[in-house]
Amino acid sequence: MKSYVMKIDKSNRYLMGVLLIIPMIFLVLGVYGGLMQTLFRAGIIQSDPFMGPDYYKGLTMHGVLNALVFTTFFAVAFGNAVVSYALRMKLNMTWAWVSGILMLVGSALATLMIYIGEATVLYTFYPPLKAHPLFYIGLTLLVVGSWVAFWNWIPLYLKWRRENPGEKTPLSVVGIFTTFIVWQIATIPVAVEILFMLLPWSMGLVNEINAMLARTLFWFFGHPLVYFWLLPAYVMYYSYMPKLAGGKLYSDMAGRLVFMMFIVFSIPVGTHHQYMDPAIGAQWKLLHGFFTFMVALPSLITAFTLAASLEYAGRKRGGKGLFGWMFKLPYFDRDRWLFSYLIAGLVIFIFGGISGIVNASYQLNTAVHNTAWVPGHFHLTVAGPVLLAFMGMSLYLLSRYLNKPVKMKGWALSMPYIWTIGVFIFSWGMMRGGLIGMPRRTNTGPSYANQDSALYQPEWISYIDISVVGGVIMTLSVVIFAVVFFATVFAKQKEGEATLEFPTTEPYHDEDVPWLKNFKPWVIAAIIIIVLAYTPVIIDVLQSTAGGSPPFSPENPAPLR
Ligand code: HAS
Repeated sequence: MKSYVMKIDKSNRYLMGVLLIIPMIFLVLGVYGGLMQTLFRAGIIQSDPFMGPDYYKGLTMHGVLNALVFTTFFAVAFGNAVVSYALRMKLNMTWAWVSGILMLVGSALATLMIYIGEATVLYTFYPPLKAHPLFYIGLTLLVVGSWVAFWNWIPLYLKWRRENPGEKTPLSVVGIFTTFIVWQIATIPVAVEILFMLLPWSMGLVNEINAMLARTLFWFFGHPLVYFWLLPAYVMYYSYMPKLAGGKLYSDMAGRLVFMMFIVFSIPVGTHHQYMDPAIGAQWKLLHGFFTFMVALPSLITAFTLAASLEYAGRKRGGKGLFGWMFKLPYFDRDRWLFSYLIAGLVIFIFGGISGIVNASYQLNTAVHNTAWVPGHFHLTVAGPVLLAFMGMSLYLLSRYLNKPVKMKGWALSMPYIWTIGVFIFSWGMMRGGLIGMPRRTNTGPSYANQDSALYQPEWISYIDISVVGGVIMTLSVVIFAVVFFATVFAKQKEGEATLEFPTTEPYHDEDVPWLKNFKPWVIAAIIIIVLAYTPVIIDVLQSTAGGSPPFSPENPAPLR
């Protein structure tokens, strides 16, 4: 499809304003929590002025707000914009509002429970750590709200198919539907975990919980969750980035194949987070390991396809020789400031991807599991390509929907590069420390740098300090972004109506491949593989666990009866 200009009506403007501005406030609070983590671990502060001295409470706030709340809001807001724009259809605004309100109420409840110390369970909410029922209810509402948004797009898509028989679905819509198909399937096991295990247990209806089963159901959801984060960024890479770079998408077919592969392989991989757990047979871990390498394939295809697209753009802009094209890309072009968010994220993802493949390899995982290496890895993925793409697009959509100019464009443009420097320093410190055993998520009261702590290791200190330097730079760049974002919110409206135009890329090779036109066979293949990969895992867990655990709090070694 080609770019065009879409008029934005009032109700849509208000809704998108809410969906973009409120999560940005959550994000900024979450990033503050991240900074506090680094300072706390380095012994620079003993207590977070906002969250108090409880390390795990601050860590829970950081993970839930940044990884669950901000990302879900953004995926819905972006989906609303892409589906209505690319299909040229109006959203049903009643359902769009219902979805937004459910997400808002849910997020507010979960955040409040964390803040008052009733949900110190980290973003993975593993039992036997127990939260207040309202925390689980809040997360459920957040997810149900996102489902409602997806269900609201389905009739539009079906209508579009009826009216445009034989036409290829716009690639951006394929990407958004892939994101939410994966999300719809993956949220079922976590819904089972919450509704049938965590809620009755936290309400005191049952005394004990099967922690291993709950953990397995969590990772059934938890790995596809990372692709729920990544895929909206891929929509931007495939659909908008080549045009912003001044070129074309090298292969339309590659983009479609990549999205369909994610439907099939995103889900049956969860036990790679449980390689070190008992209760699951080694053969099933191996199977999930194979599928994990399969799910890295679409990202490798993406690396080559995007590199070819960028090379085409760079050469069109006058780049010569083997690498000359790289220097001709619009890294610092104020009119294409969104490009800087996408390219910086891509460069970070090269290292996020490599470290993911290290994690996926069983033997190497034994060395890095539960060490600071893992947060090093995920800050190069979810806090790299995902965060930057989401922030850049939030600002882009905000200015379009509110009909306001992006303020301080120079600062907006510099933010992703400052973040990149910060996240590389931070992740290097964490990963290097992780390789010599520096643990993740461990409170050595009050810090790893505390010589009185049983876990104190002098060789970790320099890596902790390096992560503080990275964390401070990352925070600085988010402060810059927040200033730009809110300056744009409060800027004077432009003349005329609000309109939306996505910089939609045209393909260089535009192959018509019939088996990539329909989601159905891919969804069926996904369900078959999920059943084959997860049935034996669940049977193993049920057979090798008996009874259950009473609740615990992370700060207190005694059970909470
Ligand atoms: Fe991961 C743990 C394996 C990708 C997020 N991961 C995590 C956790 C998170 C996370 C949050 O197998 C921690 C969970 C927790 O709290 O315990 N991960 C992988 C693998 C991939 C992967 C194989 N992860 C992600 C993405 C995430 C994410 C994406 C978020 C969005 N991960 C693991 C494993 C663990 C794990 C184990 C468990 C560890 C443990 O023991 O606890 C793959 O999908 C990665 C494939 C990616 C690539 C990179 C492609 C590169 C591209 C860039 C090209 C650049 C260009 C630029 C073109 C192969 C696309 C050119 C430049 C110019 C200048 C022109």
